[in-house]
Amino acid sequence: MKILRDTTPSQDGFHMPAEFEPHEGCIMIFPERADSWQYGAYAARRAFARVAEAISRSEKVTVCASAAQYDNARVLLPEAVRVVEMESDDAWARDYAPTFVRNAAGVLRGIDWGFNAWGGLYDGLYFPWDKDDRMARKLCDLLERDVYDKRDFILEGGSIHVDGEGTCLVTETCLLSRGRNPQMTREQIEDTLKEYLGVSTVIWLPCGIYNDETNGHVDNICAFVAPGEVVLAWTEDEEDVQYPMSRACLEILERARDARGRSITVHKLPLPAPVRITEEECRGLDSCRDEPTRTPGERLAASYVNFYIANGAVVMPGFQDPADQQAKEILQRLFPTREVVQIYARDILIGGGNIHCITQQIPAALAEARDPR
Ligand code: KQY
Repeated sequence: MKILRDTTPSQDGFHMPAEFEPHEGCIMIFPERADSWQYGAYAARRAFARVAEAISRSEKVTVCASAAQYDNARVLLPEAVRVVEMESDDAWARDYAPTFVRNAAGVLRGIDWGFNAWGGLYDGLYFPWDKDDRMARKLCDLLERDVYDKRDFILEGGSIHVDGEGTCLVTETCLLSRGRNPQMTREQIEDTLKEYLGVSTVIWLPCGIYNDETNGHVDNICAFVAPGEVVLAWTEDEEDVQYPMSRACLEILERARDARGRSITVHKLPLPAPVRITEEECRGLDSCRDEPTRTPGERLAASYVNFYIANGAVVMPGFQDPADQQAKEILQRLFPTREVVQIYARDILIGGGNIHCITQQIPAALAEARDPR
């Protein structure tokens, strides 16, 4: 594996493909951390296993597990899933597995962004995070892909969504947050995204989902379902604190043009009724640096937008909410060639994210493509 420091993906003719394009596989990480996942992550591991199983029906899934959890992961996960021993601090593959870029010949390379646990010592969620930060590079080595070193720029995979045709969606609350790249202007951040993701248009949504502890990752509020088409997390309840947030995003999307000059079609995806963590669930969480990680009654950032698009399926969360079925039907209509699989995801949500946050796609490379470097 070569570490590329002298050129950028854009200069080399690489760009990030959309998630709805064909995949070689998917990366996940087995959960273990007792201040993220209630009761020692027992239920979270089973929920992750159900997600891995659903994805593995149509693409190769690789799950990274600690030495302590390797045997358990191997037993719990289907045979078709590859389990590798790799250390991490937590289980958010979307945020610190590599972002992959591809060129016209089908060669695949990774990007190793800097990771600081969603805000470092300013407003990050745990310390240390160095094992997470090393994963992108280790995974590129494992997958035999050269990797761009961009560790001087803090970015999580959940904070970007691309259409594969030159457009990237982000949120201002996250990308401009003080805990990430405070020395950079908005223009410099946008230029970095263009250079590394191979995009020419960045659409800045103002915010994400209420109480999302990532400073509002875009992948919880808005996602491309096709070029020129997005789903947006939506509520009709004007009293809900989420209403003005989703409305502000809608207004930007309605005025936006993508890289090809198209207007954006917005499909509203209903939100579930507010999901709150219970006292019993909080009792099952360890504290983090002397502080409880959650407070009973706290609203969790539940959203159906946090789905994963696999080759043959869309794997989406369910919350045992009356809106589960409606959200599933909307996604099934938008993805007619894939089976929409809904997985009860409360045990993932308690950790602070959902199915998109715990998965990272590896785009399909051309089998015969060789990296010329
Ligand atoms: O991408 C995410 N949504 C990660 C959230 C991290 C929460 C840590 N408890």
